[in-house]
Amino acid sequence: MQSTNSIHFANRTAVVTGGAMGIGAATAELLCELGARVAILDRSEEHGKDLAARLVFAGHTASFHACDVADAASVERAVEAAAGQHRGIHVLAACAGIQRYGDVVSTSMEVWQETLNIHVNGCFHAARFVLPHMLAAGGGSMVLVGSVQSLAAVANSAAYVTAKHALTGLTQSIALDFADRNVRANCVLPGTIDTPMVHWAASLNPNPESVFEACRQAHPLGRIGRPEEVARAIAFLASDWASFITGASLTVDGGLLVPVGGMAFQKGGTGSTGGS
Ligand code: BMA
Repeated sequence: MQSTNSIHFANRTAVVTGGAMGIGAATAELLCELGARVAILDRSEEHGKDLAARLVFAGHTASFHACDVADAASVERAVEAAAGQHRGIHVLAACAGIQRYGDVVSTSMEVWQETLNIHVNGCFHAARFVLPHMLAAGGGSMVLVGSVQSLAAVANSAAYVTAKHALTGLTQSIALDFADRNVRANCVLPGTIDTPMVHWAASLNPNPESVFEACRQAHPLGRIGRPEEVARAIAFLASDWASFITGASLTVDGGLLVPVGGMAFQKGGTGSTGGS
């Protein structure tokens, strides 16, 4: 056992779903740098293979496994291959996700299913097939990627908001059911992060830069986040440094969820003292 003076994953294998791009890719890279053997699971073969090759070239232990998290059989195959290749599984970072828009009327049945399949079923599948390996290893740690939209709603995002809310419940269920077997489960809740998913979302607007500007203004820190800033929170929660943290949700949102909306008039002090 190495010193606990630093976060490390020596002799541990991490499975990262959605590991080919965005928050998942940053997480795969960071976990490698911290000593983990990393299995990247993603449906994008091109990006996943590229990243795994880059990590191996840099001297790390990494592999790519093609996988659609919505498909249970595909997740089981990929997880078993990863466990076989890397001697067990100790960490899961469930990062696969898609963005979809619509209210409960305008969201098609297909989009509703697709969104829930990838986020909710995807995390369920990953947790389900990884858990036996964690139990065999005497314990493990999983981190699910939720969103600020796990706690609050953004307009016109019914399926996404519902799916992200479900992930805090799934996290708590896993945390409770497996605590006695040394498995921890936590959730990170990112705000707007500079990822291909958010660029795709912004591209739906005729003026994508205006979307980014609005996002920057909405975050009290005055900018959007970087994937590696979420990866660090994931690595912390997955590591022994978080040994007494389970069932928790950690916002990584530049303060996005902090302000109470609609109170801008108080900036000048109006209403901030007593009296009527
Ligand atoms: C994330 C994504 C982003 C969004 C952010 C803040 O989960 O949905 O597109 O900007 O939440 O609402």
